[in-house]
Amino acid sequence: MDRLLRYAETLDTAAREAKATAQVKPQDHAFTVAEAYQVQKLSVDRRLSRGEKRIGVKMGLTSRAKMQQVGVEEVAWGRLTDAMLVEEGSALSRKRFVHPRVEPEIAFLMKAPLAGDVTPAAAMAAVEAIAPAMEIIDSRYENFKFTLEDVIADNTSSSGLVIGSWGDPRIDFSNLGVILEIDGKVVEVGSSAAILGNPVRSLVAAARLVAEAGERIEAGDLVMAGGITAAPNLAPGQTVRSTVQNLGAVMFQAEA
Ligand code: OOG
Ligand code: MG
Repeated sequence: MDRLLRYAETLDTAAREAKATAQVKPQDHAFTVAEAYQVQKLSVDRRLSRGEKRIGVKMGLTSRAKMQQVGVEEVAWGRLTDAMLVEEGSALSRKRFVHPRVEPEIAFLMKAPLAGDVTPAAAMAAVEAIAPAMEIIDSRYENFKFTLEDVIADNTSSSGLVIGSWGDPRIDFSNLGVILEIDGKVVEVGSSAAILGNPVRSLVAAARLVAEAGERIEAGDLVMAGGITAAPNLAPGQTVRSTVQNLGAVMFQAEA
């Protein structure tokens, strides 16, 4: 079997069974970033063939805090499906995760397609709304350890997302205070400026990277801009809330 397809199957199965697998890159030194994106697509295609629907894209490793936490210093993107959506305020089953972490983010809702080299103004003209959000990341690799190629192949650790209320995208969201609370205790604080200096740059980068893969961001898509702080582990029974200044809060509970 084609080796990329084999990696895609292994990663898809690891995600489906919530069982960690070995890293690819240390065993296959020839494994390139371009091949890693092919594996990501092949693996997400398996999800789509099981009936999941594409709902947008996520950006990852767009903040220093995240880059430092995982030791990978390159922006990456991943694909989102409807099965990853967690209803705001709801309880989250832990069964589908290996070793989940949670991180505060900002999400864009698109009203027009976007692809290629675009200016921040053009990117914003395609945005319908913005919302406070959280991503639940869950590397399918043992010990949450990976190279850039590994994490891209693993759909950039994408596992779940929670979206708060949509608001007016014309507010200045370049430097909004963000607080992440677990069980009422503040565990991380940051600013939306942690996302490449301004979250709109993440949207600009998404348009470029998605186009490099021959795809585009569609009207109706969600775009997750990337983690604002380091991502703490998510333990059973925890209640997690993220509050973004002027945008509001978003919360969920991890089942005991
Ligand atoms: C990689 C995914 C990073 C983000 O927002 O930076 C990411 C990881 O930390 O496992 O989703
Ligand atoms: Mg993220």
